[in-house]
Amino acid sequence: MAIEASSLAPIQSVTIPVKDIREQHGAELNALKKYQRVTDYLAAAQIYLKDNTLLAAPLKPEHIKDRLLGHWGTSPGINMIYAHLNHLIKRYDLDMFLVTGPGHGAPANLSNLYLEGSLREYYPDLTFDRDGLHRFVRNFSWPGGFPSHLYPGVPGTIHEGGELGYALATAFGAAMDNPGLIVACIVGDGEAETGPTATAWHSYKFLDPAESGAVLPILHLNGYKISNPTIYGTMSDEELLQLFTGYGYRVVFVAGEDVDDLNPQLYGAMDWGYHEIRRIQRSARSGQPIEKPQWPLIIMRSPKGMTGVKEMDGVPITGTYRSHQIPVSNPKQNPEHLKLLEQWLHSYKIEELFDQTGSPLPEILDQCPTGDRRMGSNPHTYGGRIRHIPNLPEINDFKVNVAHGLSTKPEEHGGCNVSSMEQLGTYLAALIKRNTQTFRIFSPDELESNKLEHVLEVTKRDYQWPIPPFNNKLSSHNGRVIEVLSEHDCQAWLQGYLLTGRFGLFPSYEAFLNIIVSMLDQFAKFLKLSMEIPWRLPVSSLNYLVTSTLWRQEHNGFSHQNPALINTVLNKKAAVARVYLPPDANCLISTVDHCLHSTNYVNLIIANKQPMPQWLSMEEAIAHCRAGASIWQWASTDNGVDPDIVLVGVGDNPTLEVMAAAQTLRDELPELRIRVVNITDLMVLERESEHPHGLDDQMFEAMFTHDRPVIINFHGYTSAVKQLLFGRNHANRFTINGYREEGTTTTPFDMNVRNGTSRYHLIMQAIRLVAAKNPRVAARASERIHHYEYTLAAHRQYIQENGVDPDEITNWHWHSK
Ligand SMILES: Cc1ncc(C[n+]2csc(CCOP(=O)(O)OP(=O)(O)O)c2C)c(N)n1
Ligand SMILES: [Mg+2]
Repeated sequence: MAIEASSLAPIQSVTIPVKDIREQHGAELNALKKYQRVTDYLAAAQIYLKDNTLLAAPLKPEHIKDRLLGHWGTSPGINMIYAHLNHLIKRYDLDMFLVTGPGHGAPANLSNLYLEGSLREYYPDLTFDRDGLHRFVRNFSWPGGFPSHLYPGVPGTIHEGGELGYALATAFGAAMDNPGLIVACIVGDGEAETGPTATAWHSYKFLDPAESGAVLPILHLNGYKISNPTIYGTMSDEELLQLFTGYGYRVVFVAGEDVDDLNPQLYGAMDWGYHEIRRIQRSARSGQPIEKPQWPLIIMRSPKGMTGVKEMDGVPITGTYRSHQIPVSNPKQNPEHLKLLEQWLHSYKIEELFDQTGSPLPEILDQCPTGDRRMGSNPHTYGGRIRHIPNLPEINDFKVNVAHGLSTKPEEHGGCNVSSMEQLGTYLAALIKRNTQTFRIFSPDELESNKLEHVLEVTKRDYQWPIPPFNNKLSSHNGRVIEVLSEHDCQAWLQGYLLTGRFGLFPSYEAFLNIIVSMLDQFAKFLKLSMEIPWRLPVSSLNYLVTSTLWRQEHNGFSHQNPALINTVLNKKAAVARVYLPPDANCLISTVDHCLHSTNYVNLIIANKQPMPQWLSMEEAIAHCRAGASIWQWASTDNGVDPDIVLVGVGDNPTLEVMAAAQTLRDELPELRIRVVNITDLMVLERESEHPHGLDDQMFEAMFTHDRPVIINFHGYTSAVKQLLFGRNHANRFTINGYREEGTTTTPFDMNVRNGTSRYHLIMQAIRLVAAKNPRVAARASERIHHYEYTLAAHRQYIQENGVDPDEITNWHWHSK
């Protein structure tokens, strides 16, 4: 049954022929209603009951859970939508699953999953009988049972919905490159007020209907959030229509006071929505795409908590914010409340819907699809099982020769300057050619700015709306890169893409990636919990390519300097969190290759985009990255033993300063024996007991000595390194330099000077730390320190007069002799 959408009056909602639907599909509507009686009952029962779960006896206080946890208000709406989606799937044999924004409505999702049998596949004791039902109801919000929100232990879930706002864009990420898939997505009207949801409505402008599947959004206007009306709930139909038509949707309203009112409308709306999706896809797939297609959007106005208690203690409950969580608040102590709850639970007449054994009647179970068509069993939601194994290019084909010319002799380290990002771009271009439908780059308008432009030699940026002239790097077909100025969209799209078995990369400016910190937190939690669930197989890692780093933001200034994401990732579970700071292009390519191969991690890869000295051949880079940290013997003067001091570079820019300091010390103060160490995997600093990458004490001391002073020149905030070193022997011998929130628009080298990470600072620190123990260094200490203080003062004066760094800095080159 297709309802014709008017193409003449686009700012017009769709009219549903309710009368016809009632007449023609009466039996189906009846069946739907009965099914919803069961799911609504089960949702309420999960929140309230620990015993008497089929109401076989009069309800008593001892049947009520002692802690009432869960959210009723959103549940009847989810149940209604779930039931209709089931019917739609059965009617058209659809490949479809649901992303639920209000994840606090888990009692509803769980009820449906129980009935469709997906739940029992993973929790075999949740059988269709009295005992199984009892366990199911009691175990909700119960220690060791299901939490109050969706989580990875709930079949068919790729989005937890605990922190609101990310459902819609996650759904779009799942639909990308899955042409046969429709992802239904419930967006709460409170959730719709969030920034991430506001931007996610535009996702269709990046989704090619020929190459990808579709999202069917259902905006659930139950009018309330926790204790306030919602903005969208208070907007008129006219206002909503104008807004969402402008966003590119064709709106169908479903509005009513009760289930009888709503069911025929939702039936018609879903049917229409499905046909609209297919119509748009058919056109695009037959080579005649519709320009600016109006994708279907269902806006469902329903009373919050409908089918619950109407009134309690003289105030209305249903249709108000009071039904958000626990509408009947005190049934254990208050006999009136107990009576109300009993009446409410009996109102579903479940004795008509379950048989003597406690099993739902066949006519109820028949409302669910079967096998993989059940939304809790849809294969896409088990991304680990269908994970595309990345087909990665050979990294040696993209290596940089570290020396001038072709030689890669060890003594020629640092011989050429290259942009690591630009070099990585050549590798990524080859990768895209090998993984044409399973890899995407999501970026907030920064691909070219981050010097990854080689990627655009093999693909384009996807964009579906009309492309303005002179934008030949955009295309409506086959763009593997999606660029939108919304880090939230990039993050959620990638999450949806990964959790449905594909892989990807998120390049971003270092400072502004912090916008998605909370999403990162939530995703890391999702991964952590997934790992504890045996049937969740590993998915490809979430890879951040963090560039335009703070040390080269001297032209953009203070606002563009923020390495706090490192601290964020350090706080995540060790099983999930990885932070890499490759010092040059070969290390970067080796690191990215490793991260793209990896699963179930959040990988933070931090590297500069400006041309910088290249230190290691690819062979050395691979060995260095495997180890995570190594002594650069070729840059050290301790002959492999007994250094006076250890200089450590972490990050490409701090490493450059370490190398310059090492060389100067070697040339000007050879009596000070230095060891140069480079760290590319930050977690090596952590103790072995705390992180799998942590060096054991023996290895740690083999590298950093047992008791010698160590200066760590670090890319980010010093607090990150401090936290990692806690518990190491003689931790007070470590001097940590890093970003100290200093330096705005200035020269590149002055950024180091402002923050105390410059080569001159390192040299002076080294002399001071060594002088007490090495008399030959002590003899020259004062003279040398004055010299470098003078050098710093001269630098300051020079940049004031010239606006640039002096030649000896800009054209500094490593030389081995
Ligand atoms: C980002 C975020 N902020 C605040 C909350 C706390 N919270 C939980 S439910 C809720 C109201 C949600 O309202 P709505 O999206 O309309 O859901 P429904 O009415 O369907 O329950 C809020 C504010 C949250 N979970 N996430
Ligand atoms: Mg709401």
